[in-house]
Amino acid sequence: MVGTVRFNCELCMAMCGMIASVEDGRLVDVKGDRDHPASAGYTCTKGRALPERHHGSSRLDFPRLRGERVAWDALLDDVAREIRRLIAEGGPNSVAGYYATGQAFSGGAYPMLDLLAQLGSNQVYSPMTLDVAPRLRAAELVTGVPFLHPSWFPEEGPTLCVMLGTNPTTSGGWIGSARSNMPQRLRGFQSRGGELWVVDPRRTSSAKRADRHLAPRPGTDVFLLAWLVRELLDHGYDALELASACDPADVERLRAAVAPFTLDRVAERTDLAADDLIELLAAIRRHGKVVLLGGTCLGFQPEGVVAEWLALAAMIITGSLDCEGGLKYLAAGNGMLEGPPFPGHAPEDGSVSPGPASRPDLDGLLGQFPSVTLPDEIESGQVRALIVFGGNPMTSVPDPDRMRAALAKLDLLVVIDPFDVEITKMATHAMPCTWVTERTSFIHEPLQGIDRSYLSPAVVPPGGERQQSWWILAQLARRLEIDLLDGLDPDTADDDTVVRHLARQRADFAEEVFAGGSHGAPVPTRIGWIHEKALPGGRWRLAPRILVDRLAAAMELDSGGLRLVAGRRMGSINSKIYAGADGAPPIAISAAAARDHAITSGDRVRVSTASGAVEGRVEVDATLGDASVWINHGWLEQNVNRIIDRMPDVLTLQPVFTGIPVRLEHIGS
Ligand SMILES: Nc1nc2c(c(=O)[nH]1)N[C@H]1C(S)=C(S)[C@@H](COP(=O)(O)OP(=O)(O)OC[C@H]3O[C@@H](n4cnc5c(=O)[nH]c(N)nc54)[C@H](O)[C@@H]3O)O[C@H]1N2
Ligand SMILES: Nc1nc2c(c(=O)[nH]1)N[C@H]1C(S)=C(S)[C@@H](COP(=O)(O)OP(=O)(O)OC[C@H]3O[C@@H](n4cnc5c(=O)[nH]c(N)nc54)[C@H](O)[C@@H]3O)O[C@H]1N2
Ligand code: SF4
Ligand SMILES: [Mo]
Repeated sequence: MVGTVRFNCELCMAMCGMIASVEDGRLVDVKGDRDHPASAGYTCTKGRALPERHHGSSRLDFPRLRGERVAWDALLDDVAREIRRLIAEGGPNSVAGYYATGQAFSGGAYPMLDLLAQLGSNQVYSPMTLDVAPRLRAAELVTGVPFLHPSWFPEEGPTLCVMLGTNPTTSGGWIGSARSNMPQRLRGFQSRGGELWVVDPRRTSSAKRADRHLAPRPGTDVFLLAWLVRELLDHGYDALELASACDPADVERLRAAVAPFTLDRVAERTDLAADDLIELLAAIRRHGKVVLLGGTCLGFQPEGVVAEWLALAAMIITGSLDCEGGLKYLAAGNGMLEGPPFPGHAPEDGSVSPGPASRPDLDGLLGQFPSVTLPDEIESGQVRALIVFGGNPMTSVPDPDRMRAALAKLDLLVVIDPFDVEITKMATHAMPCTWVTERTSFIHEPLQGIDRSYLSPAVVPPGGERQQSWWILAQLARRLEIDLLDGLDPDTADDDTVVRHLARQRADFAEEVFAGGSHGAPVPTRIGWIHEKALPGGRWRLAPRILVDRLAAAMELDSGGLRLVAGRRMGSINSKIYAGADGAPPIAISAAAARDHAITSGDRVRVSTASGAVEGRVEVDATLGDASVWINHGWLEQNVNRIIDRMPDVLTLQPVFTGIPVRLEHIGS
């Protein structure tokens, strides 16, 4: 039988519309859906390689108990028995969950969180504290609500966009910029008079499209942003927004906080030419409103949370947020948009969440424990069982050797993954789940910046003995006398029914999304609702005390020497290669670093910090700014997390991944 099915690629947040050709239950081809309202036919190499990866040899096909193939029932019974035993011995917090990127956007995480909650465990870990924590914390301190983030549409709003620490034409975007077809949409933006600036130590695919590219020293965005706020408060601000939506005392506090960030100082710290800085400021004043589109590497910097705040502050004072002609905020549903004002706001110094028992020096964040503390909790005997759902803590968390040793100590390491990867090979219980084209997905993550919600249908039946994630979790839960499906029977319910049922609980416009299928429905939004419904007393908390104090300390931040730069590549998503060649890309160093260290492409180098060292082949990369050493993360051998400090930022509970000082050595030719 031959047929075509429309679905969404879910490998990154762009969620491109695809058309699959299916022959006798096999995925033979996928291509971009030209009629798709968001992607208009756009795809990338990863999406186009779906059939090859789907039917490739790296899939996990059968359940395994301590390395031996077993039947699902036997596997689930064993996990349930062990969980009961561990809870009887050590309480519900013996069981931890790490849910991550592999399932982040297709709705799979919700049953997992429900399972942990119903077990009574507060041992929840995720890349929230490896990725978005600075953005969440800054939003919480400024709006009182951690999940509110402005979202940029190139087709509307400000005519000036300044990207900082993001490369959406390669990554598919992030919070506020998760968009398909970015190359064409950026071209459209520019052809309508939009001006694009990219601030990035590397001349990226986005930088190449920009009207202007500024390559600062890594980790110095906080200086640039503080100076912009300083100057805009003098001239270029939106007087109405300052008067009506800000507290005058906050404005004065902000003014005082940024006062020391003079042009000379900022030029010296960032290594940017004073003329370039002045032209950027002039562009903002000329356009009036501005999108300061931060990505992961804005928050990954040593003062990332401060930089996140200053980007918000600059947009607030120019009337660029939730004002006519500015950026909108996406709502989770019509209820959020039209309902009563938000009831509770975080206290002015931010919410406090309980931290892990083994690390009394650290808090948690928004109901989760910092991912860096997972090994501490295992080593102390607090955590004895871990369920890993779509993640790879050995490549995503600092100190991978310690993480690996800790994982090996667990009584129970349950891994739910569609691929047979390092972590499934270590698992005591390996559970094969379905992948993108084998499941129905309800993609609804407006608060993560995805501007349309979709119902993407299954295209082919599950291969091997793979099961739907909800089935795996609900079957396990049932054995622990927990119902995750709200009365539906996991033995008999079909995928489409369960996914729609769970979707209705998450979105009040779910039926519209179902009707749109893989073309989806736009998530509701309108200008003004943040001022009306969300801001405490209708005002931004423009100058949170805790961040003002941090900014004063940031002035002393050293930015000299060679610096590590984080950043993504086209073919892989974190640790999973979805297209192109296997193996880690070379360590990339700037031409200046190569000259200073007498290194040429192909040499072996060691890059080290006080935390450790990473070794590999080098490539001299002309796109890198002088101070930069770029090491892509996600690799077990050439693991950049060996040189990342395990101690997280106290306010965000997240490690610093970019802009840290490194030593470079030549170790062989
Ligand atoms: N192809 C691909 N796509 C992905 C992923 C992937 O691994 N591969 N991962 C997905 C995930 S989990 C996420 S969170 C998103 C992230 O999406 P993005 O945030 O867009 O991530 P990157 O593409 O790494 O862009 C970060 C940019 O910041 C730059 N940078 C590094 N340090 C600094 C600095 O100090 N200052 C400034 N101004 N810039 C700096 C880097 O050179 C890089 O170009 O991407 C998602 N999409
Ligand atoms: N040094 C450094 N460290 C970093 C970063 C960095 O830039 N530098 N980036 C950070 C960021 S932004 C993030 S998000 C984290 C990522 O951290 P993780 O999410 O822990 O890492 P991934 O490699 O994305 O893990 C994805 C796993 O999900 C599996 N998977 C794929 N599809 C599916 C699916 O459909 N279902 C299930 N159940 N599993 C699936 C894959 O096989 C893989 O094992 O790493 C963080 N760590
Ligand atoms: S940009 Fe590529 S990986 Fe991301 S959704 Fe589109 S096709 Fe998939
Ligand atoms: Mo991420």
